[in-house]
Amino acid sequence: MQDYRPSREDKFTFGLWTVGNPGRDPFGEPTRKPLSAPYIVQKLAELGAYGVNLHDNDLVPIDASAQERDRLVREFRQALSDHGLVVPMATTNLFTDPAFKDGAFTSADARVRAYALQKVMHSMDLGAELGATTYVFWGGREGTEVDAGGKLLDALSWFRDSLNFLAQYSQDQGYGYRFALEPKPNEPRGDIFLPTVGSALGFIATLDQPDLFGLNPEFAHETMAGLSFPHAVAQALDAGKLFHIDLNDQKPGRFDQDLRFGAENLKGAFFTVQLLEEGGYDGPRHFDAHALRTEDEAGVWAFARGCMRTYLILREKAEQFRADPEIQAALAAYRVEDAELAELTGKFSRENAQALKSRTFDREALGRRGPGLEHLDQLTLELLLGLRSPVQGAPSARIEARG
Ligand code: GCO
Ligand code: MN
Ligand code: MN
Repeated sequence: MQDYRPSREDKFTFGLWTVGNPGRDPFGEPTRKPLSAPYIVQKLAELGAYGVNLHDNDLVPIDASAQERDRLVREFRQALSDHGLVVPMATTNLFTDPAFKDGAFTSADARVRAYALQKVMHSMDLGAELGATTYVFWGGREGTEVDAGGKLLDALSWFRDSLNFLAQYSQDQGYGYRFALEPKPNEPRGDIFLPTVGSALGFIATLDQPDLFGLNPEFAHETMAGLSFPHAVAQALDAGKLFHIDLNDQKPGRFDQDLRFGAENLKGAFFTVQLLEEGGYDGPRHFDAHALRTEDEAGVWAFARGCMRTYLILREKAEQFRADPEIQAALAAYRVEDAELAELTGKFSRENAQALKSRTFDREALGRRGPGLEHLDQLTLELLLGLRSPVQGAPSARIEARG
């Protein structure tokens, strides 16, 4: 049993806007004092985090002078090097300023669209200066409340043009960014464009340089859409598009809650960790959540510690799952393999198709078979509840990393 203390190798990251969230909501003023960026860096380093991510305006206020910008960036870089933290991901705030109230890349006003491009280019410069290699696009304001404006088709092509432009800007500057789209179904807009992982994957295929673009799926966002986060993560992994990940938690059917990772849907969190650990993802484990509005600063650090600790506990549970003979036996019993049929169905040929068509299947027997999922799921639950003792030295069934 380990002590669940995170280390840099675990690659845990937080946004400046997450632990820095002062507890404002649509009904109430902030409940906590703002924390400076260098202080956040120091605290996260003490807790064992690997890095910190940011929007341009988390560090540099939107109306800062050039001098003020340079000072803030210098102090932030100093803190990063003093405390050994990195900035793996950067992004742009395209949602707070009233200029973006009807969208940024998808605003019906060409001047807003151009200003959005300008703002992102400056923010990409800042991210590159800080060493970021992943650039996230979360289109929080890209959407509508009413569709009377008739911009649905145009909005998608404006969005596409903007992403194509910015990918070329990155290449022209030699920044080498990989871009991660972050889907969300609603909030702050009534309906946000590209609302789910599936929609974003479909859209990426229409870009000029699809290889540069992937996903930054978020637990809460797929949950808000009534979808399964592990299923979304699996689809992104399968497509080779899991470029980044936003871990948090969320009750279905609610406003955007950004709960501490694992706070609500523990099984969903477990299967997410299992996929990340065994599915070949080696990027940062980023927590995009914040402490409850009820909390003081101590609660903020308890929140951050809790996110990482829960991840490590679930990672250990995934190891136990692989080593547990009864679970492995139930898994083996669940799958039925047949070498001869694999040969016939694995690759099309006229002969294989003919052989398959003339084959007799015992349909009733297929329908009678019980796959044992109730038993397997109960074993999983008891493992998560701590009722199954860790098995030492059992063979690992780690699945191969996907390329
Ligand atoms: C949200 C989003 C944001 C983005 C962030 C990075 O629901 O507000 O998750 O937190 O992740 O803007 O792009
Ligand atoms: Mn979110
Ligand atoms: Mn997010």
